[in-house]
Amino acid sequence: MAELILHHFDASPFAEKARLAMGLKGLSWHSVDIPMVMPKPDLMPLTGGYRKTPVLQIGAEVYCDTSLILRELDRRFPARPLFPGAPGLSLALSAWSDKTFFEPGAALSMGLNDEIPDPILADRKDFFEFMDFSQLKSSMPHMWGQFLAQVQLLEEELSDGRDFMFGDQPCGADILCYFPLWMARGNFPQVGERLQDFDRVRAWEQRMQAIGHGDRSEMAPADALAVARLYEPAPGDGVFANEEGLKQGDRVQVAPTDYGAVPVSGSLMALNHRQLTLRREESATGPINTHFPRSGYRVSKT
Ligand SMILES: N[C@@H](CCC(=O)N[C@@H](CS)C(=O)NCC(=O)O)C(=O)O
Repeated sequence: MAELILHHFDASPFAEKARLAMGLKGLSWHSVDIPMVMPKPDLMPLTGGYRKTPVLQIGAEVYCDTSLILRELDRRFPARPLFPGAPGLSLALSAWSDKTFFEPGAALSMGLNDEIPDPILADRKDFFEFMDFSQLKSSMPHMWGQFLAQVQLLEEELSDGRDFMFGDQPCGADILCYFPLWMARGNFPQVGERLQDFDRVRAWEQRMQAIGHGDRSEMAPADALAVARLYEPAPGDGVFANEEGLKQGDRVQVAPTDYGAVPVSGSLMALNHRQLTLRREESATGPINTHFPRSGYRVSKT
């Protein structure tokens, strides 16, 4: 199998999910550092326009969105499952952690940090469509309330003394619950004081941190593009019957339905209830498959 290549930047909380997932599984992976804002010239050939962080590349297969990245890691490396047993509802947990928990955390990260460089602030004002920047400072008390209400849920989940969310071993659910706290710790020091009352959460955070990121080595962006050229993209699982009436080979476009909704165009190779795959061709990569989760992405004929 081709090596794992994560395109990300160190401060990205969503990328921390992927890094921890690889840590939990004890995987070796290459790290390609990408810019925090557009343009991202070495990433675009791989994604076709999807700009969010992180993206996982395996040969000529490119996986967008952490909900798909975590699933794909489990599919390829089943030995230490992120979602053991019956994974359905633990996967659904990301709908809560990516929105109800992450969004107030992101607002606090922007509102309590006066040192964010202007280009990043300007970019995020457009990108985070869920955030009202005109009311950002005055919304801080509300955002604290929302953020800490989620921390309270975690404290209650750990109240019987277990070490991790679903028992004595960490799993994907822990990663989903942890990444907004990881972001908070890195972005606004005030969180330390606010978490004083959450003893179990603070102890669990330390156990999460100890998981680490597996075996990481740096890779130049040009080398990742060269890897994509070396491999043939997989034929895909085919297009299942779907409400949109789409067929294999249709020219389609795909975009997230939340924020950063830049459409990606390509030929539809696979579509099922879990994911969809576009085949594209770029001079920098040759033929390539770009994969998206089905949930949270709109697909339509171009
Ligand atoms: N649903 C996406 C969300 C990813 C996301 O919003 N990532 C942030 C960084 S943590 C981002 O893309 N920021 C803008 C950028 O990197 O260009 C996922 O789960 O991967």
